[in-house]
Amino acid sequence: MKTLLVIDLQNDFCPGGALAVAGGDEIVSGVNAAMEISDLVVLTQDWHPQHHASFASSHAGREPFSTIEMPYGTQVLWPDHCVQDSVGAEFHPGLDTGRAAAVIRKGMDPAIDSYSAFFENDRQTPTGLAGYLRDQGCHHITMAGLATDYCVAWSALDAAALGFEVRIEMPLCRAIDLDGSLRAAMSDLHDAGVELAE
Ligand code: VGL
Ligand code: ZN
Repeated sequence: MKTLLVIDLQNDFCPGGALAVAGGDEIVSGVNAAMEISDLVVLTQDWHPQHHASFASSHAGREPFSTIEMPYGTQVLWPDHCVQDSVGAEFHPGLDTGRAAAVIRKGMDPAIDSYSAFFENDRQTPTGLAGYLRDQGCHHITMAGLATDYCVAWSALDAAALGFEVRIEMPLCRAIDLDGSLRAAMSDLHDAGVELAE
């Protein structure tokens, strides 16, 4: 059974969006093609309330892309992005969302960010995706989407730790690459046994 997990292919992560990832829109047609040859497709959608704790604008005097200590660890402060019901939070208009059996929304707790599709950034509050995938008979997950070094990497590391076999389709991902984050993520993914397909 081929499962494809598409991470955060939303307007705000594409050129012109609030937290644009370079070339984010270039992967849309390839992701559509990958969905066609998958048995189960799940999409994630970053879905923050206004004034989310991960937004720099929620912290007086703080700039986007700086970091802050949260009760659950170090958090990058982002520009406001993927606010619930905004155009920026919508999937890229070219994405063939009709192929998806489920959409997992994440980052909805005002106080905790959620890069991973499986756990919030406290690394212990589950989204329910692991149980859903197991109930569907899924053991192997192929991942694509945005951004390689944040939501894709964190999702892949959690999936591997949960016992899934994980492959990332690198040509169907694009990275933010903040302060060496891509290199660090690639090293962690390699160490976790995640297959990085070129
Ligand atoms: C993401 C930063 C903040 C991502 C989401 O999808 O990689 N990055 N929220
Ligand atoms: Zn976010």
